[in-house]
Amino acid sequence: MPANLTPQYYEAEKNYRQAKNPSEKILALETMLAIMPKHKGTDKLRADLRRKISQLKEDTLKKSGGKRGQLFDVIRSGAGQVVLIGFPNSGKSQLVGRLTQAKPDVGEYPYTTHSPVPGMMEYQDIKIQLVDIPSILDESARGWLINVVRNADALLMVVDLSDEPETQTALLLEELEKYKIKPDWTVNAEEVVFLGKKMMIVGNKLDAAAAAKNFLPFQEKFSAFHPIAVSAAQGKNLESLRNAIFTFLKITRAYTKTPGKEPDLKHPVILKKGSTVLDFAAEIHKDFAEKLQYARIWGSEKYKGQRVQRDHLLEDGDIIELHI
Ligand SMILES: Nc1nc2c(ncn2[C@@H]2O[C@H](COP(=O)(O)OP(=O)(O)OP(=O)(O)O)[C@@H](O)[C@H]2O)c(=O)[nH]1
Ligand SMILES: [Mg+2]
Repeated sequence: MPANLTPQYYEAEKNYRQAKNPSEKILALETMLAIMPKHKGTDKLRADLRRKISQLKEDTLKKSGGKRGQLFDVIRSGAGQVVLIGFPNSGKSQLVGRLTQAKPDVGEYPYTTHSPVPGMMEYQDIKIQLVDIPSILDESARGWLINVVRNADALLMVVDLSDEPETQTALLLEELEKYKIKPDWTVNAEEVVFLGKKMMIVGNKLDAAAAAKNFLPFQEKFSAFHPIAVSAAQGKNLESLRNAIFTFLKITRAYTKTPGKEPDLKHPVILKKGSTVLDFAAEIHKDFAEKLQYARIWGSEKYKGQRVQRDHLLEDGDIIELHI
């Protein structure tokens, strides 16, 4: 079976051939893998790519003297994974320490954090994973760090409001762009070279001198990133930040109900905003999706057990009874 590769694939392959270092090579190979059609004809190619990627990662690790397992992938857990990025000393560790049970080291000196520290942030009936990482400006960590950043569901940029937040943001975006990562709303579908990421900004150290004054113009300029001002040290505005992180992940929670029984309100099924009854069914079991006839739905005012079709759009909090 022919592989039927797209022009975008060949472009990524060209980037691979021209890559100047292992990080760029990994990046290009991951792009190739992501856009390659998945069918029998590409099985071997995809396996080759995966092997090359893991070999490159291994080589980089050996060179950096890093410990295996600790470095590359932070195991995803909960309803979404948000990675905190920022300048050294902006307060990333302090924030993760405040919002989760994790206890990352907080230090007065830059580059306190050396390896990722994941923590779970409880939000109503779900948990969202926050990952504290070293500053992406830490050159010694970059090779593996960028993979953690690329794998995240969303990025939370932490800037110090008392110290030129606009410059920090501009430099962070520039740094990300070097690694072919841009805010998702700026990347169009054809631009496969760039990986679009959900990005949001939190301005920290609101308690510090000039921070509140700096925040207003900053908020206006970077409104696309929905900036929120907090003080991690004083625990100020952290509730708004929790809400904002949840909203920003665009999660829809849906609850299962078996006919004749009470709904299971303890274990929401996590879906993307814009998901349908069919997506919900598929998430529960492949067979459900195939055999689904219709569903009954309880939710906002409008729905009190009505029959709906498989393409019915779900809203956060809906309860669904599947009929197959
Ligand atoms: N005034 C003030 N200081 C803060 C706040 N949050 C953190 N800090 C201080 O800023 C310094 C750096 O905090 P960290 O949380 O270690 O910063 P980080 O971004 O994790 O730094 P690296 O790990 O080095 O990249 C520490 O001295 C904190 O006490 C805040 O809201 N207000
Ligand atoms: Mg830190």
